[in-house]
Amino acid sequence: MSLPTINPTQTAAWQKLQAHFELMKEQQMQVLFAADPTRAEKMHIEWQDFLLDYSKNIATEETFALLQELANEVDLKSAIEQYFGGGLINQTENRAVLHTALRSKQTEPILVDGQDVLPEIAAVKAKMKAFSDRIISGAHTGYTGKAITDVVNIGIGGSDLGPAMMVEALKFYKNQLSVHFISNIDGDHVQELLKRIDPETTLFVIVSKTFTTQETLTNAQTIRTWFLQSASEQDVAKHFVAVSTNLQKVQEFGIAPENIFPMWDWVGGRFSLWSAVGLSVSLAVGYDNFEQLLDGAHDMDVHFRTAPFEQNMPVVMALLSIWYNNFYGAQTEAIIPYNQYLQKLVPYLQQGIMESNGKRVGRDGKPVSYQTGTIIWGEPGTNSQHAFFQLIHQGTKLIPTDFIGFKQALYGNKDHQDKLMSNFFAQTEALLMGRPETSGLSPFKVFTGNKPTNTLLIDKLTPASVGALVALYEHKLFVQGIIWNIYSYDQWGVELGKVLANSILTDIETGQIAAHDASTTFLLNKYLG
Ligand code: G6Q
Repeated sequence: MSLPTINPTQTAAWQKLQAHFELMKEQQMQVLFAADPTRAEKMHIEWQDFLLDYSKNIATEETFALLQELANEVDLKSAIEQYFGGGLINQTENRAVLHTALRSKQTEPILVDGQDVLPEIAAVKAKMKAFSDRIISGAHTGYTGKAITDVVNIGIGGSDLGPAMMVEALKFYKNQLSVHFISNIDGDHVQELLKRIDPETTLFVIVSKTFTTQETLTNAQTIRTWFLQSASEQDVAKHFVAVSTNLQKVQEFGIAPENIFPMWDWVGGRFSLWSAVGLSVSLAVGYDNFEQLLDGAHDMDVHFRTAPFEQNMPVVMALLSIWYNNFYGAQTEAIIPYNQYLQKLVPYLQQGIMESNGKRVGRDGKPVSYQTGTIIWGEPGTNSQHAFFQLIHQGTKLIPTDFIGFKQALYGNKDHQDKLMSNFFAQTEALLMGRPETSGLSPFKVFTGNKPTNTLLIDKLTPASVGALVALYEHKLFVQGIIWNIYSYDQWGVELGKVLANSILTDIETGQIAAHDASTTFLLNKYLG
């Protein structure tokens, strides 16, 4: 089975939405709220410890009914089943998309090429747990017999952003290990790190699905050479482990088979946090917390797979995003977590969302005639209020914004928490209501309001709630990709980048500049001096 190729703009629902938009485009949310005081009662979803209030959107019950009709017409339900069931929905790479299997609790097999993937997943998890326990307890020692104090994750893109975001997000739950991330091929990045660590007490986790990525292999090689300045070849096994699908290349690098944590090509890099790519997370917070993270994501999977569309958080958020992107012409969406631990959430989600849905060709192989992937940006509140919120409040662009907040502070400082959350609520209220023109009020102080927001209010930042939050956005982007009729799970643009630099590197290394455009030739000549 493959995904249907339905041009969304050719559906009856899209035509109806177009007509409905003509009625809605001048609609003010303030009027909708005034007309129906029960609006928030109706337009929210409560699920476990999550509350999604989506009432502050320029949408009526009819809008939602039509958007759901669109979801039905593109057969979202069966696409969801293919996604969870191991269908080859990453058709352009001939792969299944099974990050959900990594956190699945089902006992019936999930088949890829006729093979059940669940036993292999369980085996790798057991290996992660045993290894994490040994490092954290100090049972595994470095080459001079000292316990490990520092962990360095060497990876980039999907092999960096997820673990780096999650180690930061779960800092409150962290143990004594210091966990560092090295990604950029910029040699100054690695040198700064090497100044701060001791080879005797540092564990290096090389994470590369392909084990061919220039940045990761170069950084790993530089670090290995540095390590060997004080240690010997046989000490490498105590300090270097790898996470990869490419077992041969890892061994060629000199890593023993027992130090390899396998992953599989049915896990996309940007969704690989839940696999052994999350080893640094498991080391930082302990395997039990890592397991809770998986459990939280799994619970969101179950919600997404089973809840009716009108009660389904990822579906509702995806449909609203389509409404603004494709009918209002909104180009960007902001995500503002009111939580400092989530400072890396947006860069992480940027990759997931923009790499997945930045596509211009439909599943029928033809260029699309409508907008696809949204631009995602944001920073934690309240900092962002003092920076770019001006544009959201009074700029000329429509920027639908997700506000993410927690009811409890982890250290329980009520004064700070109440001030933080009063800002959180005040912003969405102001974006909705604005400040109307009144006689004597300077026009520069008028706020139109009518700026759409979603509010996600979660009880507490825990491994499980962060797991569910990330899974929510994973499923949101899936729904959008299905409706936009694109293949969300390949990334040929990123692959191109990996190849392009190699030919220029040859030019630089040999000093022989091959044929390029005039600007590039000019710049290369300047660089080579
Ligand atoms: C993710 C992308 C990309 C990838 C990196 C690292 O979906 O494909 O960000 O994760 O390029 O790739 P490796 O893990 O193969 O080194």
